[in-house]
Amino acid sequence: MRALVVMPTYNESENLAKMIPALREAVPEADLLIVDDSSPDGTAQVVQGFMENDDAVHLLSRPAKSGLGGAYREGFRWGIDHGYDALVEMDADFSHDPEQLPSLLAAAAGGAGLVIGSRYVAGGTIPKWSWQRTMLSKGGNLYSSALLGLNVKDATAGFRVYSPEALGLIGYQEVTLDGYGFQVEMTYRARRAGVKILEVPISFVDREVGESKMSGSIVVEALVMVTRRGIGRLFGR
Ligand SMILES: Nc1nc2c(ncn2[C@@H]2O[C@H](COP(=O)(O)OP(=O)(O)OP(=O)(O)O)[C@@H](O)[C@H]2O)c(=O)[nH]1
Ligand SMILES: [Mg+2]
Repeated sequence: MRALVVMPTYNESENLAKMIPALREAVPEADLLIVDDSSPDGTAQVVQGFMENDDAVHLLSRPAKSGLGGAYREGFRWGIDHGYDALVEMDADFSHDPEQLPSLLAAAAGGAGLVIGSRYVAGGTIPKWSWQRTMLSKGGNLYSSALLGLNVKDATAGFRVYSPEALGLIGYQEVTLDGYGFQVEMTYRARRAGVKILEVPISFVDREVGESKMSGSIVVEALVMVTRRGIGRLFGR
């Protein structure tokens, strides 16, 4: 299986300096595509430094910060065009542990079209979250899963593996949401298209360096989408 890790970045130079070697060591057989939105902190230069001695590292530069969803759409497109047969979604901020990627890839190799690194299946953990934050995230997931019939415990998770066939069935290029909304919509479309979905437990940690790019509007966007789709689904549309 030829795997490509698609990693969107905005101002992650400090994290990437450690993430690229960590990934190359944990999963040497996987290639890496950083999709950077012209980060002012020199993220692209860090990637270019690694590219000088490592053919497995690639960079896709976009002219301006334009959201996580678009970064994944362009990254997936690049990976499919280059013949990869597993496309990984992963954050650069060490929330997703490179050492856990092999277990996700094993599930993909076993035939799942969508593998979700899940915080809410048995064995999944979030060591540092307060109970309030955990409840909010779990609640959002319960709401989405119930309304959309996802039957997935962690539909907002962003540590995933897709097969190119699954991405085709999903119609990923039509998913224009960002952040959580992107993840939930991709899951919904996968379920509706009959893609085999498997959740694998992960341990999720908060970023230690760099700034979060998530905003309230991204949460609202996701909630509105789920509610709209849920109502449409209930009334048979
Ligand atoms: N290319 C690109 N990458 C982005 C954009 N927004 C976020 N990212 C990257 O997407 C990944 C996840 O973003 P985070 O800000 O950590 O979002 P999060 O993990 O949902 O939220 P936190 O809990 O704050 O970490 C990181 O690698 C970011 O650098 C964007 O607009 N463009
Ligand atoms: Mg993060």
